[in-house]
Amino acid sequence: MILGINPFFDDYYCYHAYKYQPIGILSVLATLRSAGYEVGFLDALTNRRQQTRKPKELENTEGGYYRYGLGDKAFQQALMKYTEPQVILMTSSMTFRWHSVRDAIALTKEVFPDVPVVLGGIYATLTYEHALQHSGADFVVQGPGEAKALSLINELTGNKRQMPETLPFWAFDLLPPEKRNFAMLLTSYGCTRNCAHCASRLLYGGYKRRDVDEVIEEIDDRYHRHSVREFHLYNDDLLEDSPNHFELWAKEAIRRFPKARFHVPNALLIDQLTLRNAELMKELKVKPIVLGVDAVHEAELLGRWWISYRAIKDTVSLLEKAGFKRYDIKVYVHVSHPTQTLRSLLETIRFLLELGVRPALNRFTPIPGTRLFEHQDTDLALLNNKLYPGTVSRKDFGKLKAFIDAIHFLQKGGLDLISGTDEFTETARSILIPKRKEYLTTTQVARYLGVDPSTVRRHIKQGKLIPAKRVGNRAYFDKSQIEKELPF
Ligand code: B12
Ligand code: SF4
Repeated sequence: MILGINPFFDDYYCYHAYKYQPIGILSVLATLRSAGYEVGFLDALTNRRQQTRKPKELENTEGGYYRYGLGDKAFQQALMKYTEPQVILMTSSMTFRWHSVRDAIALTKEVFPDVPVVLGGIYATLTYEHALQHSGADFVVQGPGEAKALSLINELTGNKRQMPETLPFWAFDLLPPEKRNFAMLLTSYGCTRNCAHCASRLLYGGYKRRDVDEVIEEIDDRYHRHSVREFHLYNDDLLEDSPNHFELWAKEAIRRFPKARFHVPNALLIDQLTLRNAELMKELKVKPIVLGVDAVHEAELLGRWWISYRAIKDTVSLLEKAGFKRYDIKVYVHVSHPTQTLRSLLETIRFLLELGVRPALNRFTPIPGTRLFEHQDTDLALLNNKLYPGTVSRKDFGKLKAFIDAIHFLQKGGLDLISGTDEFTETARSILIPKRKEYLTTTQVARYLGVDPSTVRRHIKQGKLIPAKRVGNRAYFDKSQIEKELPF
């Protein structure tokens, strides 16, 4: 028997970690099963969360640290329920959680010391050399693992099993029952774009899409055989050439699976939305609609040429035409890119709030192998997005998020804090949203105060009036400061 394991992980915090369906290893196991191997699956990422000790590299960092999933003892007890497997396959996800993979392998080897452990997944792919040296696995597999795992297992067991002619769907039935209330679905792999901070190209080498009939067949299997009604589309590039892919399978899905709802948690590319595909998403009951933008001024530096204020505005209007409410549009903004300025970040957030959509802040994660990565000598665990310094500190990040959520909540309730003008909104707005700084020149200050410019200049000389900033020999004053402390 071949045993697949989705390991537990340790982290500062992670919302809904236990809900994630590890479809990579379940695709490998489905392939092995189709090839004739008996397979088993242990999902150690349960809904248990308990405080745990930090690895020594993280000892001096702030914040509680938690085990998500089975504790060490429970993990070994769960392993002991299986008769000794021929080979163990372990998956991995975030590179910054590599310690947990190492720990899970060590615990596995205590229970089954003679069984070879093969490691694959995102950590193994992005940091292959690191995994070879530090994970403790006997074999490390890089990239898509279906064919590679089969040939390695054939070698280790002395069998000559063949790859199935077509890849089977990932093995939904091997998930524990509590994780079967939705199904992850990928209708394509990889992305046509190549952003400086992203690992998509390193994982898939480019963009490949699945056959439309195969996509429909997979939905049909989940919908009818497993009564799934909720589908989570984790594509990196869902809408590429949409008339010839997304629109074809979407029309068919709307017709054949009327009770199904679809989610797009992995953000859509704003330049790929059209009235036609947006209307189909409405019919697929997509809610919220999720867009990826980033702080607009930095977008070009990251190679995200399609992002501009104009493009965001047009996309939001288009979505509204297709029947989406603005407050149901969620827009991802990465916070703390190395190239980001606080000004650009806040301007983007303000712009999104003015549009009436919901900015969803996401802490940036430096990913090994990407063009933006510059931390070759740092332990991977220190590159956790919760630790990464930058534009906004961890504390301020929480405050900013809460502030945005509060405004969005009020907007959803019908209170237009950004552009609203009645007395109540005006007052609420002046309390909740500090006005943008306005600067006045010496002449403007004089006009504003009804005095001669020479009076203003005299007061500057006497130190009674201090400019907020100087550009060359021009002085600029903060309007709110002038209002508060009238010097005349
Ligand atoms: C689903 C997903 C999530 C889910 C769950 C992720 C998880 N693993 O726990 C959620 C939404 C929670 C998530 C969150 C985040 N994610 Co994410 N996520 C993804 C996504 C879109 C898909 C992963 C997936 O399921 N792929 C599909 C399967 C089929 O592929 P696979 O798992 O790689 O499996 C194949 C091979 O690896 C191999 N394989 C897998 N296991 C095994 C085992 C063996 C033995 C073998 C032989 C082979 C093998 O074969 C499989 C089939 O071919 C990827 C991007 C991507 N396109 O892959 C990003 C990605 C993994 N996420 C990433 C990031 C950055 C994040 C965030 C940190 C976002 C942020 N704020 O910056 C957060 C973290 C949140 C948190 N609180 O910790 C990065 C990786 C970062 C890193 N350093 O490792 C990725 C690569 C995104 C990117 N484009 O750069 N994410
Ligand atoms: S568009 Fe998204 S998935 Fe594609 S390369 Fe850029 S960040 Fe990655």
